[in-house]
Amino acid sequence: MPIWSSLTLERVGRVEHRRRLAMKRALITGITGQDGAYLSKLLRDHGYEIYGTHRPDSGTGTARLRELGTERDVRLLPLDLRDDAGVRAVIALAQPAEVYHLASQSSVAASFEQPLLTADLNALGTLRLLEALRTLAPAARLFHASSSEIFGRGPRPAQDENTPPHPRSPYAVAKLFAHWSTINYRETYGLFACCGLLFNHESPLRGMQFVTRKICDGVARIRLGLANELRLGNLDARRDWGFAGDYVRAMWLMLQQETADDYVVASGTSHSVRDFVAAAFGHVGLAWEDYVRQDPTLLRPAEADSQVGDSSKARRVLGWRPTVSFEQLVGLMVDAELARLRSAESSRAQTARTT
Ligand code: NAP
Ligand code: F7E
Repeated sequence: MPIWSSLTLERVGRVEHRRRLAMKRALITGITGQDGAYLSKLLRDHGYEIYGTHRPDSGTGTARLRELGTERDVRLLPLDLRDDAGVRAVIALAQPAEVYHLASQSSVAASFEQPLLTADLNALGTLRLLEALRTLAPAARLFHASSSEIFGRGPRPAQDENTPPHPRSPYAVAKLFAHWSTINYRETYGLFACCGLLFNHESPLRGMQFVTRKICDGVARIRLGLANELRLGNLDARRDWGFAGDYVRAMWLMLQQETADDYVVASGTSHSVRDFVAAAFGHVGLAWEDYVRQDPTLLRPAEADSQVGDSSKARRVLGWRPTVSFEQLVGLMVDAELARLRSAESSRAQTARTT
């Protein structure tokens, strides 16, 4: 007697079909990035069906999704944000209930080298998405990854939702356009569209072009005897650094509210790059002054000198709280780099022994 009779299989099929119908479908643009990976895990754990856009030729691949164990839980759709027809096709195909728009040229430093590309992706790319949603999926809820960079220098003591913007980079100017376009589509066409004014958030999955990951990688290399110096630019800039896993939770919470709104997401603490360097070297028992060299070629033409966010609104309305402190963040990132380098080293040694 077969364990699975055809009647049972049919019932299981119906249950599975109903379960899929009940599942909310989310689309994450830029799912292969740091935030896309953490968000895919959060949405998977909440039972979502997940579509994500990627660029098959960019070289990033799905390593971050693999690392967090979500690679098999997402359906990947190829997309370049410059391709208007492609954006429309993705929305038409996915028909998402929720859209998390994370794809962008996310490096402020690179935006000084590539201002046109940055504007095309971050400003016009967001507008292309808004237009596709307005015409093809107006009931979908949208989260847009806006940025604290739009505040530029930012008045003291802290920046909140009412702080006037003063962008200081092509990246920030493009994000400001996208920010206001998102609000404009909410006010004009009634889209459920939210902006998260995200302050810097980091993790072991952060791109190597950002200062926290660069520092932690450098510290681990020096600790393991693989390097003897770390070259950095501006050590005086101050940032409000949090943990990426906490910030994607805020994104999700925004789309679960009754009304769409904009929220600052920040830890509320400010540290200089020098503070980060000192904490990272301190974590492995080294004095940073012995290894760090300042390199003028790494200074930017303009800088958002000092940033710290006031996330009172997100805490009050969304019930959001960061769970990882600055010291914990530095420690977990340095430990992750040490583990990564040790494992690469032992694989190399293993290969050498067997050949
Ligand atoms: P990230 O790791 O750099 O990921 C960016 C994503 O965008 C990647 O998946 C990338 O694909 C994709 N992308 C780049 N160019 C594209 C293009 N032409 N067409 C389609 N997709 C493209 O960034 P993140 O740290 O996760 O940040 C997520 C979002 O939040 C970004 O919009 C960023 O600007 C914003 N934000 C981040 C922070 C932060 O501290 N992390 C703070 C404020 C705002 P590939 O993998 O193929 O390159
Ligand atoms: O720089 C200084 C640099 O590139 C932080 C993005 O996620 O957050 C991020 O933008 C600070 C700056 O991030 C080096 O001058 C010194 O003051 O890690 P970063 P960012 O520019 O703050 C905002 C909120 C975003 O929206 C962006 O998408 O560190 N710094 N020396 C350096 N920075 C880099 N990258 N490399 C250095 O060697």
